[in-house]
Amino acid sequence: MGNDVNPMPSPPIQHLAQEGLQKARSICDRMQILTLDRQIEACQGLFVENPPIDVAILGQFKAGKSSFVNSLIGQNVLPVGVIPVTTVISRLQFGERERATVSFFDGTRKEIPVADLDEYTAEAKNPSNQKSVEMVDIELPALADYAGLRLVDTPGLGSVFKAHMAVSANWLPEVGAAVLAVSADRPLSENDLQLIRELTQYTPRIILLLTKADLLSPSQQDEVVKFFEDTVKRELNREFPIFLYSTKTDTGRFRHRLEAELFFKLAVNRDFEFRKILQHKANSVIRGCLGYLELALKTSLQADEDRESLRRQILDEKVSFDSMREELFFIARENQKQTRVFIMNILQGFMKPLWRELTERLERDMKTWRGNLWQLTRRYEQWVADTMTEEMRRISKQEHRHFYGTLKKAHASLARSLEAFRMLLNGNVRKVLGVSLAEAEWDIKIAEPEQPDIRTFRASNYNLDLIWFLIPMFLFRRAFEKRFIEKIPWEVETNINRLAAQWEDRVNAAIDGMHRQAVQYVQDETATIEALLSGARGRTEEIRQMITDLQMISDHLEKMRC
Ligand SMILES: Nc1nc2c(ncn2[C@@H]2O[C@H](COP(=O)(O)OP(=O)(O)OP(=O)(O)O)[C@@H](O)[C@H]2O)c(=O)[nH]1
Ligand SMILES: [Mg+2]
Repeated sequence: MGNDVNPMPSPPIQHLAQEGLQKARSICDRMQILTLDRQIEACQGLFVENPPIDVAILGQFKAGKSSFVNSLIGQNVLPVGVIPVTTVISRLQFGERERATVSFFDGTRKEIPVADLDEYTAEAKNPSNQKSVEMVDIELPALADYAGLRLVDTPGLGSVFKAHMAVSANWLPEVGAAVLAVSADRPLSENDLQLIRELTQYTPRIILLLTKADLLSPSQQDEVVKFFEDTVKRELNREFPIFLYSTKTDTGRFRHRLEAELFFKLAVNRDFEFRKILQHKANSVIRGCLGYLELALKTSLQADEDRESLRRQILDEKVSFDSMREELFFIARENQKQTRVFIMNILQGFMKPLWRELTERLERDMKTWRGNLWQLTRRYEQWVADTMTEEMRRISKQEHRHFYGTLKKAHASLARSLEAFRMLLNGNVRKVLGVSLAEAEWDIKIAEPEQPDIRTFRASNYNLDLIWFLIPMFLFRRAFEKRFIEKIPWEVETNINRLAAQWEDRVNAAIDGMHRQAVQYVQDETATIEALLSGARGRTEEIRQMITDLQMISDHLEKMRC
């Protein structure tokens, strides 16, 4: 746990950052500085988001995880029992009014009465999570003391119910702080040690919670804590804070220690981290703004003819929007042209093995098909449609990340090109005006393309419908079977090509998206510089005042301790 704990409830850093941002925003509006818009918006978003820290309660089944959470909040909200109970993850946090929301894997949500939670989270009422619940979110007024934290009850690991384990294991990367619950009357198991090893990858804050302390006498409790300390040190070469807990006796004392040494520190630490991020981001916006203002100040002092010559020197032929637009377009197009070939190179490798496998499968399956030619043909078409859909889906799912080659290349080239533009521009500004512009955060976001809709439709290639009743199947069946089999390579090739085309569209659309972002950056930047160069005339005093105000906030913000 960090030591930089500051128990001040509401430090003024938020106010100062907010004030600095507001000032920067109004200056940007007045001076037509477009470039900082996105950065300001992202920063404003921080005031709204305020994400909670997830404190996950993990451990073997029946360790007493759900009972522990109930006891902390002083309310029996979560189902508990002597057999494995918890089947899905529940997240509990403070809310003005009591409510529970179930999120399902299909993306739908439903609000339910808190009293009905067991219908969704308990193995008995929702065996093996047949109801496809992804997560349950519970808000309780009783959690006011834990505001900023979210307690996460998880299904037991090592339970006979493999599904429970998968749920909790998949969720590990989300953990903010982990409380590993272990029954005090049992030795530490290899599973627990393994879990701790895994957890150390995801969070520096791991706490061992020895539950059911009431099953031991006070002297036994001390012994067990010592035993756990030694084992963990020996096996993992590390120390973790260890807490005892019981929901039956001495609960108040145990809870008090946990609150003081764990939850309170976490909540405060969370605020500390958050304030550091805010301080950094707000200051970088302000510094960016100051750079542009310096530029405006310099030009404000120039005569009109000089200003025009400054403009020509700064926005020269290398640093012009038009030439950059061309360059960025060229990068996007060159990469897009290669997308199809790149994807096909990967998919080519699937062609032959798939012919072979499907030919064998068809030969096997066809033996069971009965009926006249019309029926046989329909059956074949359906078989192709089903099998191809399944195979293309599998390949698409398994391989799609490998299709992003040109996307990544385009991203790198666009980013490099933007950087070069920035450097030339900053160089010109420095040479001509002696002003340094601040570093810009020009990151182009890559949107991951979505999986295409891979449904293969029945293709009717046989125009034999009208004469099927003339063909005696006992004579010709083998011949038709042969034709069906011969068509497999063609079917495979067609479908692989179709898959490549679908992914090509998606990857290229993502490249278009990045291209648009890059053009926007350059457009905003050149428009900003143009506006500052032409619009700053005679505003020397006004600009000086803005610089003084902003500089003061920036100095203040920088010196402030989080
Ligand atoms: N003696 C004693 N029993 C406890 C204590 N806490 C929990 N138990 C009992 O331990 C059993 C398991 O409790 P749960 O809270 O359901 O355990 P869990 O870890 O959530 O179990 P799963 O959700 O199935 O993984 C129940 O029978 C509880 O009554 C405690 O502090 N003392
Ligand atoms: Mg439980």
